[in-house]
Amino acid sequence: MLDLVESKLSQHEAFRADVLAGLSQRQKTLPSRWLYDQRGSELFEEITRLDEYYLTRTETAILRRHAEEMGALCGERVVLLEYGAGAAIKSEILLDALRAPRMYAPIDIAADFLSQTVERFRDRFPDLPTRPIIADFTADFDIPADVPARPRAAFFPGSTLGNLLPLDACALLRRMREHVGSSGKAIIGVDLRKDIETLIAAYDDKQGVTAEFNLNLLVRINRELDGDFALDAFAHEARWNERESAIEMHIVSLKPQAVSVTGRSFAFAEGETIHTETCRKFDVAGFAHSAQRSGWRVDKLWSDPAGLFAVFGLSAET
Ligand code: AVJ
Repeated sequence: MLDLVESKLSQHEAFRADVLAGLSQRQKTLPSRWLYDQRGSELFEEITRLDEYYLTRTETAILRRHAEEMGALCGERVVLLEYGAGAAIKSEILLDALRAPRMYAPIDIAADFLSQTVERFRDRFPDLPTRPIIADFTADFDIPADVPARPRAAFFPGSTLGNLLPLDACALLRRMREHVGSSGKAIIGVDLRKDIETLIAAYDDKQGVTAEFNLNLLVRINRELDGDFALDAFAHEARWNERESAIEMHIVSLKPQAVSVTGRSFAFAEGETIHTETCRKFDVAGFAHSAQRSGWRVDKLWSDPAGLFAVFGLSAET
């Protein structure tokens, strides 16, 4: 686990390495985790309030309607580990339904954003120990020894699992399984496949908030890596990839141009893109299969009347 200073330094080095490597690929690609600097995290919170972005309100409604059952599945005196906590709005619903929860441990790479969440939780749940963990949950990391070992439940809402490659998604489900142990539980939210128009609109809203969220990555490169991206020479695009069953976010070059980053020059043809995020869309059978392959038993499935989103209740397979 990283302390604040360590995390900032290593993050900067990691960001620099990912950007230089990503812009050198035939299909230029940047890992989506770099979308979440302070401004990126704020823009994402704005996205969650957009009409087109149905995911957050649909999942929140499912959590509100079935919170008691989720609390019963998790059990008494549980330690709740939340992966990619961000603003942790949804965890309040689950924590309110848990029976005498023992601790809330939000895990996130955005250290600053995490400390704000912890502050808010200390007011909202004054009797609940809150233990932030600054870590990149897409890679192996250990839960600190001061977090009680049993019982534990993992909470992973928001369909963030969809940002990972299928093998990485299974690796993360397996990591969660290890973190919670043989008596552990998990509550995981995933967005379901649906008509392409609805999906594209959710990732390319009329107000342009998602466009700003995507292009903010260029702003970050200019600020932190001495880049000279001309923002008005690039545009946001959301695409449907049938083979991957995924929405992809791309940044499109509107003309032939060269961009300098940390003194290195990168050429862009007109129409060439930087692939910045993949958001996989699941079906129930596909998710259940991945969960079973990763040491989990699917105990519960909660969804909305229109079948837009699904929340799974999992138990560790012993
Ligand atoms: C936070 C990763 C779940 O994939 O829907 C929202 C991020 N990207 N709009 C998603 C996102 C563009 C979001 N996740």
